[in-house]
Amino acid sequence: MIFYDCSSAPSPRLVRVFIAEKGIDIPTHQVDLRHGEHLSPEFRKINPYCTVPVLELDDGSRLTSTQGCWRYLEETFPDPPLLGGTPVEKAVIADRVWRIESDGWQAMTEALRNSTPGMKDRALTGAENYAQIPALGERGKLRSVRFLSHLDELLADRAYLAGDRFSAADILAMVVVDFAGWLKISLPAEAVHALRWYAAVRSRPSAKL
Ligand SMILES: N[C@@H](CCC(=O)N[C@@H](CS)C(=O)NCC(=O)O)C(=O)O
Repeated sequence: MIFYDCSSAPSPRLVRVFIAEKGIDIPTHQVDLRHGEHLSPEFRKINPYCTVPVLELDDGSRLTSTQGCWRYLEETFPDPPLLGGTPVEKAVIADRVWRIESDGWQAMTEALRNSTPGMKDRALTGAENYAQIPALGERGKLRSVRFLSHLDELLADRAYLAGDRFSAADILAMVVVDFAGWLKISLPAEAVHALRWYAAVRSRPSAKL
């Protein structure tokens, strides 16, 4: 296998942390997003969607989304389970991942990509260019702030996002909270449940990656 990563970007970090939590070692190739390596003809052959993460399997096929990479790794290296052990756990984790992605991740991406001068015409990832819409940047920031407060509600009566066991939902939410720092927003002081959870997930060795 080969893992196409970019050490400074949040999406491949989702897979990097997952790999570390599984205790496995996968040869890694760093893709230089800052200098546009993902838009080069060579990388387009690896991933026509021009994004990382990419996981190249031993048969030469490639997975080009975090969800695909997670699923393959979970099925191939089941312990410890990060996408759930029981039918209920699996469903609750999928449910949480959807919520965090749509209300947190997408809001932050929208905010950042529509407001950062260096991302002019790169308001969406992919092979095509799209112009920024400043109002989407503002709306994304508002939604991001609201999501961080909602995270506190999601953690009010449980240790981790999907219950009493660390899961991929916690990896996603941790990366989202760190991503919020790019927008200069953070968990509010009154979000005591989310702050308690954040301290716990940040203390794991995988969080340093
Ligand atoms: N959420 C998707 C999105 C992947 C994604 O957007 N990756 C970003 C890095 S965080 C990227 O490759 N960006 C390239 C660009 O900015 O053009 C996934 O994780 O698979």
